[in-house]
Amino acid sequence: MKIFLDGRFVDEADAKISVFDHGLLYGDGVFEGIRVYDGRIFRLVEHLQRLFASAKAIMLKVPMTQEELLKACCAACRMNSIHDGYIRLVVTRGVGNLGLNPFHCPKATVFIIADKIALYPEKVYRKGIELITASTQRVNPAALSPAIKSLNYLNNIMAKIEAIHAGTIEAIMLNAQGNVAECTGDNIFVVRGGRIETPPVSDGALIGITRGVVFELGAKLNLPVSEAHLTRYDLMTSEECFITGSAAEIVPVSTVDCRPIGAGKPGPVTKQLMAEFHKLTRSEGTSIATK
Ligand code: PXG
Repeated sequence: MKIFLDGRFVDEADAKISVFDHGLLYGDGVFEGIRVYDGRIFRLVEHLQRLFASAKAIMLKVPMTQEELLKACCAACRMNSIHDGYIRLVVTRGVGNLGLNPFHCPKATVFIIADKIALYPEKVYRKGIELITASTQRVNPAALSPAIKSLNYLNNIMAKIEAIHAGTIEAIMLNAQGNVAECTGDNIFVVRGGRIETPPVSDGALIGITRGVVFELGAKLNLPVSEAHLTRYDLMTSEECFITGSAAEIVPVSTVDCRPIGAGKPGPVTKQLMAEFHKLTRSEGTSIATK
């Protein structure tokens, strides 16, 4: 595998980062996880815009333009013959010294991995996923905006550990008020009373690219989609529930803390959104042939 690292492609074995990189020392950096379908990179420009917004918010200067990064993502796919897969784009603060001060890091580190994707098991798309509520809270939005897709994922990982110990693969995270924020690596939606609802950023949700696609599909299909404060009770008593993410796409939820959602199997709205999402991923995107 060839990895894009600081402006050039290197062999996987040579794709190494300094122990003085602040991405490693402090989780000081930002990233994107992007999907490739049928030789096209899905919503690449939106991912790059979010990356630059995250970088701006943490005062990190990305040492490449958006256009250069776009071309590098395409090249990473071509180099590794990735027609269907996953791109991990990471920008760290770069090499500095053993102090927090980010301004002692002269240049940000940029790397891009284009690889095959390890998907959720096929069964969860047919039967739905079982979710538990983690006791680990999402980071307080007043402390760190959940809109920043940063390299700080420790509390999400703690919640993921809870999910795995409970015998499932994804967990619901609440905020300090006890409202639903999102899952460890996915946004969450409910369907109730003919509406589709998802928590706002102010409750701790990332502005997911897939979440945005659900808003677009809702408008197209005449299904009203809006942000709403959601509690565990709202999830448990919803007609349908689903989670979204670039890796996950749209996954129906079968149970929340052992309570079956709706009929305990994927509902009609979720199924329709999954089908439309699938069509969209096969009909648009930035061609990896872009030089
Ligand atoms: N919330 C969080 C906390 C995320 O990390 C999403 C929501 C979904 O956003 P997008 O833009 O992808 O629709 C994410 C992103 C993985 C993995 O390997 C997934 C994410 C991040 C890191 C790793 O499954 N999801």
